[in-house]
Amino acid sequence: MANKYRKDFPLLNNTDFAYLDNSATSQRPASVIAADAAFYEHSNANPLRGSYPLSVEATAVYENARKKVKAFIGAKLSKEIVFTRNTTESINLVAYSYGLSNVKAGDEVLVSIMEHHSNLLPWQMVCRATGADLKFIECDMDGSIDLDKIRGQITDKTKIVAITQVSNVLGRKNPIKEIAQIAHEKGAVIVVDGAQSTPHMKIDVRELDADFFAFSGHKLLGPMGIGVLYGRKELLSAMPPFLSGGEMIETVTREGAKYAELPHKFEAGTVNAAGAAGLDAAIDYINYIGYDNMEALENELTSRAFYGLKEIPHVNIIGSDNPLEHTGIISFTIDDVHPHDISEVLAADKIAVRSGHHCAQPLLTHLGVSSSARASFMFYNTNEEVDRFLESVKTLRSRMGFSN
Ligand code: C6P
Repeated sequence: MANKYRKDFPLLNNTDFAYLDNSATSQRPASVIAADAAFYEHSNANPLRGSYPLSVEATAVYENARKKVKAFIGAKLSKEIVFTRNTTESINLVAYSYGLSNVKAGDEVLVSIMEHHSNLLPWQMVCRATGADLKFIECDMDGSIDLDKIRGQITDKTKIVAITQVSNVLGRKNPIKEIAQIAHEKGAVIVVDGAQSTPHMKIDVRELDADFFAFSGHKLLGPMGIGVLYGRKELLSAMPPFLSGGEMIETVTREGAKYAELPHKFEAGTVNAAGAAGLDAAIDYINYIGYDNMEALENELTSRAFYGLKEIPHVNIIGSDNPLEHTGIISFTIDDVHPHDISEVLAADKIAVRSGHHCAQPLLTHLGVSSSARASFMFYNTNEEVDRFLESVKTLRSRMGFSN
């Protein structure tokens, strides 16, 4: 069944590697690569600047992509969609622009312990700069978080709750809607890191009641170098620019500038229109498959890998004991084997997985491991690839010189 889609991905047909590092970046279908190239072949001019037809066309490609993203995540207005380079830049935009203007000494910023460094370091910066306190939502060993505890942690002092919808290590989905409700009751805003959720599940930012929602195109079958920040219009309107210069102004004098309307106020400099065109095509491709279909395929692959790993002695899976709570992500360790050796041996068998701290060091410390290996699956992977992965893991310890 997965092979029906696999043929759409040129790289997968050009490699004999089993690509199981999809959480780092996905592969792209030919339609995305073509859309990126088509921009340069047919529509290339600097968007939003010229009044000649080619520039108008480039602008249309760019702004149509914004409309596509708006509908894709259920935003109300296109002006609530800001194009960035990636999730990291989107979150930094919120931290520098909203955070530094709205947080003061004595306030609190609440993050979860499972945050990727991209949703942690910007908040450390805000707290250092303002004198606010950074607090942590803890998780259990299975990755679950306790809403009752969170209710006690979000107080009148809390100004920002920054949390990932899906952890890139645990794969577990957090109850964003419920946390947003608690945050809003106390007058805090919620910043959601959607880097690992958007590739796997339907997002509706209004249903979630997210104030800010960040994601990257490259994890979502789209190009590298294009990301999205969704922000509620009232919040974005009141925020100062993050970067300044060309393209984000209305008028400039010797002394100052009047900034452009949303969303252009936050898109300084020449934009990534080809990337936006690619993201537009990626969304079309996802809509063509449908998240239900994708989820069913990914659940099958994840369950096969999960239960296969469970049967191999000395393998320890991190997080929930239910493969359906892993969103295609399985992080694991093998007794006495360094995770870098795991990925090296698997690479020798032409299987690509990631090892290390996955840019989530505080989480790994909390879980009592310094690093792990991680296999991550997408709908275009196959049972055969999962079986190759399991075979390789099965023989790994003996190939490292262990007798059992
Ligand atoms: N995680 C991984 O292998 P960027 O690099 O800006 O596109 O995405 C950053 C990011 C933010 N949040 C989460 C939850 C993420 O997983 C990532 C990227 C990759 O897990 C690269 S470290």
